[in-house]
Amino acid sequence: MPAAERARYIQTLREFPDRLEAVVLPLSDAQLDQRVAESEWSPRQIVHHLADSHMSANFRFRLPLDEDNPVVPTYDQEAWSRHADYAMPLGPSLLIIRGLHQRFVALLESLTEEQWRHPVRHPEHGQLDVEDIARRYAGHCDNHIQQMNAVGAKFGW
Ligand code: NI
Repeated sequence: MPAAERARYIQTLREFPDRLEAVVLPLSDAQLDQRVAESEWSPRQIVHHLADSHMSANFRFRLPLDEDNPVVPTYDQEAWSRHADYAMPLGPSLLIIRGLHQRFVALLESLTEEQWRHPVRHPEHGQLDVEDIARRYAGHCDNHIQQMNAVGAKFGW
């Protein structure tokens, strides 16, 4: 994969805290709890999910740098979203995301060609490498911004 692709993933991760805050900080508490369907998360739940998911990303980036083809931990994201902390104000999760993403950028910018290729196994997605992890989380950032914009489009904010 050309270095330009990796630079794009890093840039997406760098910009994400600003993009996310631009979408959610103007919202009222009522807007943060709107859902397009019963089965869909509200913007508030999405922000808390992003904090949990990207804490998990930290393991997925780091374990393969120092361990031989580690199996990364997984979790039930729907079950996690039903716990009380997913109803909290956004502040703590926005801080987690901002701090984590600064760490991701510093870490990924330091990687050698060889380190980008370090293998890591995901119990559901199979054999991956560090670059695959970066691609997946850059996509995760974009997908959830789109998901929140869809809530805004439905409710007119
Ligand atoms: Ni997600």
